[in-house]
Amino acid sequence: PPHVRGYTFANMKFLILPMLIFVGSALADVPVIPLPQEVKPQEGVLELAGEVEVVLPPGGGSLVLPTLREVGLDVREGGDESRIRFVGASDLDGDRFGPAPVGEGYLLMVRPHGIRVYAAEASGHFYGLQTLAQLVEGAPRCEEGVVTLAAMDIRDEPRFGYRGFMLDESRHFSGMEAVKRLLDGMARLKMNRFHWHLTDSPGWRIEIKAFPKLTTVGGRGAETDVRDDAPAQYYTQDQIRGILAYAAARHIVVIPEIDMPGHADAAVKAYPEHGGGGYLQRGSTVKWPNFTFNPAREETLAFLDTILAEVAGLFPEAGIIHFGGDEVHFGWHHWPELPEVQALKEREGFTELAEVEAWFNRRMAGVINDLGFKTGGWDEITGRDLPIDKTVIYWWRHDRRDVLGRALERGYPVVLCPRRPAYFDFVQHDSHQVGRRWGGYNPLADVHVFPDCLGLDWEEASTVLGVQACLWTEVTVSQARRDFMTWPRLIAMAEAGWTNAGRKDFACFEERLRPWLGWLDSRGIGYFDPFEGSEEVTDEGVAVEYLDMPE
Ligand code: TNX
Repeated sequence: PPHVRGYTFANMKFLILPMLIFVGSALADVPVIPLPQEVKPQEGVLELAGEVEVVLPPGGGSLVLPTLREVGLDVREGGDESRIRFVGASDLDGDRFGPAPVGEGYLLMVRPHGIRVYAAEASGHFYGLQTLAQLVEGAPRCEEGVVTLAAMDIRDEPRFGYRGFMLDESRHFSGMEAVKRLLDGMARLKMNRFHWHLTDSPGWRIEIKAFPKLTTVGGRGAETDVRDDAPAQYYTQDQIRGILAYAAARHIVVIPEIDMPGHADAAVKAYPEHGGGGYLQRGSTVKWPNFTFNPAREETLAFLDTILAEVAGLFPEAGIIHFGGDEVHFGWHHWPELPEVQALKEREGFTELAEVEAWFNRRMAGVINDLGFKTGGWDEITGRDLPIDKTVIYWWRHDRRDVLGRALERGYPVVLCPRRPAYFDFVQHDSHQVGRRWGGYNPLADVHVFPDCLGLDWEEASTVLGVQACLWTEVTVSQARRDFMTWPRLIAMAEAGWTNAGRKDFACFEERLRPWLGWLDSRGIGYFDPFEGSEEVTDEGVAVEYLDMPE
């Protein structure tokens, strides 16, 4: 067909120079992030021009045509003669092309006559599509409307099964549009877990039908807006279902977090009877007077059970319900005075508050497990005798390697998200004034070399599920600043989660990052420019914006 020309001697001369440049400099590192595990150059080039027909993957692949259109191809669904074909892995001729891809893996073959993407699962086809989209976007267009791709085989699969990002919605609320844009970026980067931190002291952001005041009262205000009459910001259950569908289409699992027994002020503001007292900051001032739930009161436990049951119904595919469990001892000072805690200690023979906390953890983890989910928890829960096969530990205290060691020794599945370098509320450049530091900060290069900077013995660390970046939002009031803190570091985290250690090279990453900044520009997503430098987005004097308000 005239719109697709193969590799002929006549048109070769126009291609030889760009091809040499492409093959010489870029084939080992195709313009794709995360860098694929294996790229093998083949003979010739493929030109795509005009209308291109596509065979969709077995499951349908609803985003195949839209994604290819987005990168400038004029595509439509076609028959067996189509130039681009998504094919089941079982159709691969193994004698000629080697083992079939499995799981999230794919084999992308670009040949002078067309493209095939083999995968065993829908997620594999989806990731092959993301790679193809980036190849097309980065391809030389020597002639108007003609996309020229060097022939190659890309055989790819992720290093880790868990490639996550956590967003704190409590301190400052992001809203539907920002979350969808984030999911778009994660999908393009082959990230597959969105950990949604929906509750914390400043605001409760998830509608619970049984307890409407959690959102109408507990959802008021933000970290930087503590007015009693501030508007409430939260996601309705319909909105949450919308986000879940959007994420599922992009092969992203959304993991909800309901933090307990600490970080509970917003819930206690709505239902004071469930409070267990406050948070003493620097020994004296009470910053969060209702930091905890009462860990031993029957009615409070039943209240939390009801919340968890609703969350389980709303997030049927989450696999994990995260129940926080962090920083409780910062705010448990009133527990000894609670009659229910006294009774529990007596009944169980506990002498320490830590035993009360552990009892609470086990009690709530049991409920989550009975609902059919694993319990996710911050690394404080490591010593609490929660079941190894039903618990996932999120290691965040970078200064507590001992805790990581203990979790791995016991055989817990672990998600690696240490403050350094995985917390994106830390600054990313030495010149930045606003944001956290802790014996240093989190520059792009540190994120990229993660988790190998930890020097883990991967045989001992075989239960590590993967990596996660976390954006805590105490000091990110505006979306512009949240973007600035997130990007481009999330791009480096995606490569950390996907690409094998031996394949990663920061200079090569930087080359591939340049076009990505254009992708962010095209979506109106802000970022810190690591090449040119860019002015720090500080939010100085910026007030909380109330967008997207539920009725
Ligand atoms: C610690 S990470 C917290 C968060 C804060 C964060 C700020 C964790 C489990 N708890 O509540 O937002 O530090 O960096």
